[in-house]
Amino acid sequence: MPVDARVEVATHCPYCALQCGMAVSEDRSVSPRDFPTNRGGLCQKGWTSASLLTTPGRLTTPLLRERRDAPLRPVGWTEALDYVALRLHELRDRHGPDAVGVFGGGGLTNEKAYLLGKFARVALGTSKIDYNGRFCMSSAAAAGIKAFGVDRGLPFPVADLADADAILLVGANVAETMPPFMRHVRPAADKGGLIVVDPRRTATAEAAALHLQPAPGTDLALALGMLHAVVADGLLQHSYITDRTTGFDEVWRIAAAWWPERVERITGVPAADQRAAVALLAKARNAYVLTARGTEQHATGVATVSAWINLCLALGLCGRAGSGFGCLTGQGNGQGGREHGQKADQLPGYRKIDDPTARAHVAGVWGVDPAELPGPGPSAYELLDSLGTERGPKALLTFGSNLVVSAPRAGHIADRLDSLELLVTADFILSETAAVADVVFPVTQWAEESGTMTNLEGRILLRGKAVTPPDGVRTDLDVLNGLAIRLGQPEERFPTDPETVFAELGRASAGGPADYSGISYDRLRDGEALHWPVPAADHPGTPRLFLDRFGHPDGRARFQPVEHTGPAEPPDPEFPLHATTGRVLQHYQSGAQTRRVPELLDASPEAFVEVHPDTALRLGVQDGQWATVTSRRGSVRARARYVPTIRPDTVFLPFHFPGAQRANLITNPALDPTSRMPEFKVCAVRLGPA
Ligand SMILES: Nc1nc2c(c(=O)[nH]1)N[C@H]1C(S)=C(S)[C@@H](COP(=O)(O)OP(=O)(O)OC[C@H]3O[C@@H](n4cnc5c(=O)[nH]c(N)nc54)[C@H](O)[C@@H]3O)O[C@H]1N2
Ligand SMILES: Nc1nc2c(c(=O)[nH]1)N[C@H]1C(S)=C(S)[C@@H](COP(=O)(O)OP(=O)(O)OC[C@H]3O[C@@H](n4cnc5c(=O)[nH]c(N)nc54)[C@H](O)[C@@H]3O)O[C@H]1N2
Ligand code: SF4
Ligand SMILES: [Mo]
Repeated sequence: MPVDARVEVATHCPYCALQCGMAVSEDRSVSPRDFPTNRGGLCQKGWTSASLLTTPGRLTTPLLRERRDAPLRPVGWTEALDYVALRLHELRDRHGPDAVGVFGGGGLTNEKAYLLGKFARVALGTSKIDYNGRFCMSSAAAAGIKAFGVDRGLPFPVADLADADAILLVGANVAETMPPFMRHVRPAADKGGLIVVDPRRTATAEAAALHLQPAPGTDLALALGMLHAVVADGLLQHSYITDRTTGFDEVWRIAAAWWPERVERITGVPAADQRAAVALLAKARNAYVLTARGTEQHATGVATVSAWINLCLALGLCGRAGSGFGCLTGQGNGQGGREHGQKADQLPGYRKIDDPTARAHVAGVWGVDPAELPGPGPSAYELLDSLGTERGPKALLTFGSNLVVSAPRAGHIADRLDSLELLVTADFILSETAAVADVVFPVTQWAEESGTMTNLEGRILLRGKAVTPPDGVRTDLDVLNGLAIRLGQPEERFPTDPETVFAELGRASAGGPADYSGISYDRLRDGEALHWPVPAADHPGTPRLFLDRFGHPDGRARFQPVEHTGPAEPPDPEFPLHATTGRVLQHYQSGAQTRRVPELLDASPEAFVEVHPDTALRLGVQDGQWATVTSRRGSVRARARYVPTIRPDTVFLPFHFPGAQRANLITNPALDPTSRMPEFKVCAVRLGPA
């Protein structure tokens, strides 16, 4: 039904986890809207987000090729769905259900993430499903569960930060990755209480009173040094530790050997700065420690986040009104995306797939026998690495991830995708991954459909449909429904109405840690601020977790004994520099979306490598000239950018660019033993002129 062009629909940005409030109308104009996370602000990506709705390359018809060497040709929906279902049938008959893999994304709505997990387990019967959140939040999530028993990125509303005297931001460049978030940090910064830990002097670090610049991959040592300083300087919160935690003694046995001067030799952070940072946190009335990908995306990511939590517990900050620990989620639905079952080891409600009670509950909601549900599958990189091999899937379906650009060791992963018998992608533009697929389904995007997102503070938001989609596109829910029916599923098991899916998701999550059962679209439409868990229709939600007790059965937080080991690939004479990777303000992730927005591409058109001028001159690399960065896995082309404030032993590349400019051609897929997070944030490289 056509909508009045001037009517504005209150919705949220399509990109990051801040989910800034905005209003969108049928004529595709965007205006900022006052909402607690953005307080009326938007970044450049948000302002320009509607341009992608009418981008020239917008897909409006399914694409198919029967042979890899043939071009993709437009086909009708029936032909595309029939073809995929037939090929999936064949592959399953020949090799069994695990011959088909599924890859999801943290940008998908809760409804999509939920139905995708159900589709994999019930319609395909495969255990091989994981998603890009494994590359994003998995280390933070695992550390949160170990320490607190529950993982919710921020266990308090973002607005609470405004009352802090001190905030320690570790590996987070929020000035570029969530610009309006700076409004929440500003009061602490104005009081001289902002501390930033980053090997680069970022825009965020510029706002800080204290900038600690460790070598990439040495954060764990830094956190141990700061914990040592807490004890040595008499700042340990003894009664809090006795009343609310367990395990401090074991942690101290390790930290006792990491005095700040020793830590300085490994990290490069002056001992005096370590002590000053600790003093700022300890003397603050209210203080927070917040981590993001810089400290988490390491093969020691879980241990590193645990070390920051240990510091926070030693200062008595967690589970107290006005103070605390949190991880900044990244993707729009980075939080909800990890709760509803698109993760390899998980069922909806943040339940474990190997827990018999959880299996019985969810199978009951799905109307299937619990014994039919597959068990846990491999993690994202392990799944991708196995594609097309003896042990791996022969077909892969991707929803909401552009793996050719964003996966670690991307050259190898592109080869694995190439070896598949069938690659199917749903997208609204021809991403680098869609371009190599055998079938592409053209889907609606954010403003053209309804769905819920769970933002960085665990608050569930309704993103309502604001504009009419172009002819020819369908929703991701329609695609799953169309395939499921052809795979022999009853139609009503895969609803296409998001509100119906959400109601079912609520029932499936009931009683789990992330309980959504008390939330309805009506409550969200009324503007209620609902932070999970919301276990009943009259429950007000839980903005602040842990105030009375932590999530473990004994109600206590658990210190985790962790030791510093360093990067998986230390520099050596052949590869003497550290390379780290991350983001710029204008581009989002693989850049599939933002490289198609003219204003954003103009402002940031190509890959660059930040390098200290002394290092560059020694290697004959000129400012503004093309350079090559080479690791054991490959080489990437990037334009040299002299940055006198970066560590001389470190180079930095954004990962938003395709082809030969892909930073992931060099990254190291060494995995964290617990979270299976790859080491995106440090590998050994050499630099030279291109
Ligand atoms: N503009 C923009 N915004 C985004 C995104 C985007 O792609 N573009 N993506 C969204 C998503 S999904 C995510 S996950 C978030 C990520 O948000 P952030 O974590 O803020 O982003 P990154 O740039 O990946 O990493 C942050 C910083 O970590 C630093 N770093 C590198 N190595 C180390 C290290 O060993 N230790 C420490 N302490 N720091 C290190 C880098 O120099 C970088 O400045 O952003 C979200 N917002
Ligand atoms: N070197 C390096 N690599 C990294 C990182 C890093 O810091 N350094 N960070 C990692 C992190 S934190 C993340 S989150 C990943 C993200 O990397 P990707 O997983 O590649 O994320 P996006 O670029 O957001 O890709 C989303 C794709 O899905 C499409 N899409 C968006 N919404 C929808 C939807 O609702 N339905 C469907 N069907 N498609 C949709 C978009 O058009 C786009 O093509 O990259 C990881 N890779
Ligand atoms: S900060 Fe994130 S949610 Fe807000 S406008 Fe920018 S990209 Fe969108
Ligand atoms: Mo992310």
